[in-house]
Amino acid sequence: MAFWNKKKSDDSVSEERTKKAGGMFAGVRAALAKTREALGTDIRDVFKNQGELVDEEFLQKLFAVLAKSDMGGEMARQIRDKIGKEYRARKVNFEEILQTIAGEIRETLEQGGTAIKMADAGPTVILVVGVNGSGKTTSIAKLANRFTKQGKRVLLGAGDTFRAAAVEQLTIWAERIGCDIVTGKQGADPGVVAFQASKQAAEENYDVCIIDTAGRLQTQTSLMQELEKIRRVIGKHVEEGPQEVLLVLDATAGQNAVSQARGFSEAAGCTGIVLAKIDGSAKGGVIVPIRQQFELPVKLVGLGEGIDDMAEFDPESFTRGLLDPGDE
Ligand SMILES: Nc1nc2c(ncn2[C@@H]2O[C@H](COP(=O)(O)OP(=O)(O)OP(=O)(O)O)[C@@H](O)[C@H]2O)c(=O)[nH]1
Ligand SMILES: [Mg+2]
Repeated sequence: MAFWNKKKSDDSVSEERTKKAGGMFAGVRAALAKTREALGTDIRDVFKNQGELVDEEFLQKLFAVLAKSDMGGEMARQIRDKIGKEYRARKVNFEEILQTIAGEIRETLEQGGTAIKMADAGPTVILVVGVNGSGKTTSIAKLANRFTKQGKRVLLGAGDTFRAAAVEQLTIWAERIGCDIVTGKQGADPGVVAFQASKQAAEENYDVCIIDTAGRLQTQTSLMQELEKIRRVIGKHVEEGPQEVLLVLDATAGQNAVSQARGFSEAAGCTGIVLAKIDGSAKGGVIVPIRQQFELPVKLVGLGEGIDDMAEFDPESFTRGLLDPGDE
């Protein structure tokens, strides 16, 4: 039985269990439960009967439902056209349509690798940017934890010198993870922290250095220029550094996340996206316009607030998590 037909309480318990049992797919699936339930209910609503005739009315209804979801108008048009072409004047059932939709989404989400680009020699520096509260510091902790578990030596740079609590937050994570951290005083130039962190990473042979930054809006020109300066400073100590500039987007921000991606990818030299909080709302479909509109690969997805709640982005498991299309 499809997920959205079951009683919610039973399902969230079993989803939670699956998540604890481990497995990246299970984690992504559990995190996307809200999105999957909303999308599944909306699409099923287009089906009054067991079988539905694919005519103009059906296609229009399906289009309307998909267009109002966070997947956006372009994906809705693409799916409508594909279903029109494949099934026009035929009777279809929900499962068939769901599989076709999943096929189109999976294709749209396909991209090159998700791996974090590592330096050939010397430390790999990862700069993490994004708007306030998008999940930067938490994502840094998750990444640092992964690298540490892989046996790598990790150094954090507390480059969010704007809020006193930010340094404290990252320091607590560093202690928990068991990695080192470079901090500056509140109000200090974040470029100086980036300078010190990358210098120390190079001199003391760290494998990975991850640098936090204060949240900022893509429209704040001087703050965007500050990121440019931080990148330059890192490059002075670490050849080809930063190897990655990861933009952390909050999936619950929906369409705002798309505008953030536009502003940051142009101004901040981003190399990849971390889509955080796919568990936090029914807006997981926002990944579709993000993938459609930018060259930037989605490298990681945030599945929750815990240190292990992160997965590499995989189009297949993400699509299955979004729609539960059954076996193909
Ligand atoms: N549910 C959920 N919550 C998350 C996730 N990632 C981060 N959060 C929560 O989102 C809130 C903000 O996260 P932070 O990591 O502090 O965000 P930030 O971008 O560093 O925020 P600022 O430094 O204030 O700009 C915290 O309560 C986190 O626990 C996620 O993947 N899922
Ligand atoms: Mg932060």
